[in-house]
Amino acid sequence: MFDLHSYLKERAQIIERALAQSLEEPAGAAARLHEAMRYSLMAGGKRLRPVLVLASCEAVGGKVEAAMGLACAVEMIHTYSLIHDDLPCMDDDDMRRGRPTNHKVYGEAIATLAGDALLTDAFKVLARSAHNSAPPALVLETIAELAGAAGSAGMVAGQVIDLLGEGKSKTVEELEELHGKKTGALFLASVRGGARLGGASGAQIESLDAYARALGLAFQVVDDLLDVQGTPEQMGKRTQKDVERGKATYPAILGIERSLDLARELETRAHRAIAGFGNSADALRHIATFVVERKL
Ligand code: GRG
Repeated sequence: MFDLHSYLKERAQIIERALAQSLEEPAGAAARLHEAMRYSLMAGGKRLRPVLVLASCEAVGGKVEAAMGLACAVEMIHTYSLIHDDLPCMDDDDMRRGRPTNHKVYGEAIATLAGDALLTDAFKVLARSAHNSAPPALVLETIAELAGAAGSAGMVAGQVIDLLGEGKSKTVEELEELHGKKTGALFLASVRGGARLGGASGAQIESLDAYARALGLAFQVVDDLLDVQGTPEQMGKRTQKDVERGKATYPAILGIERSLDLARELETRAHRAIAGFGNSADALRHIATFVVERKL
């Protein structure tokens, strides 16, 4: 019987060891920068994106070593996005991952630079993995895809659409486009990249692509629900933010019950997309259920 709790715990430990190794030691003239990067990167979190990288690699029969560089890179990029999102010029938040936000501890300038450095170093870590564990051509394709997911057509575009849309209503289709860029793109790059580095065929990547799109959207629907229903203690961050900032959300547009139905429908869609995979995709199946049932 697959035990997701133990699986996630064991994976998080492997990922955190690799993340710690990929950071510079906090020494020398820029020690404070390295300390700030470490503060947010090693603050826990679910590690969902790097876990997806490794699980997708294994789902197609690959060895996790081939995808470890990508796993670290996506978590570094995710952490940079959280640090920048929390800045006073964006969401202006005080708590993240159960502790004061980066700028509350290190100041706005260092927090901004810690985010910049995590984003840049992510690509160094991924590029270097071509030397020891993954075929360079596959790493190159993965770098291009990850840059696209994080950049001006992906996560950054999503953040801009989100910020400029505050106080304005949205249709479900517009919301889907926003989240596809803001959070979905990084999920998609994690799953596709992990599979590619694991040696996936084109057909396998296509199935996993459909899985990741459904999963990314389900994650966001549940994130919106948790913002309404969760507590700051449970979430490690402020809740009720979306209503305060006049953001369009799934519960605001569809109501709680229909949002829950949508999340469950997306879970089913994710499961269906990988129905043709054997036991090697069990982790991905359980992760899809976890994303919908999670309380944090
Ligand atoms: C600043 C360029 C830039 C982008 C920011 C992703 C993002 C765009 C902002 C994060 C704000 C936010 C709360 C988005 C909603 C979904 C989300 C990414 C939640 C946090 O991800 P989790 O729940 O966090 O995986 P942990 O801490 O578990 O890693």
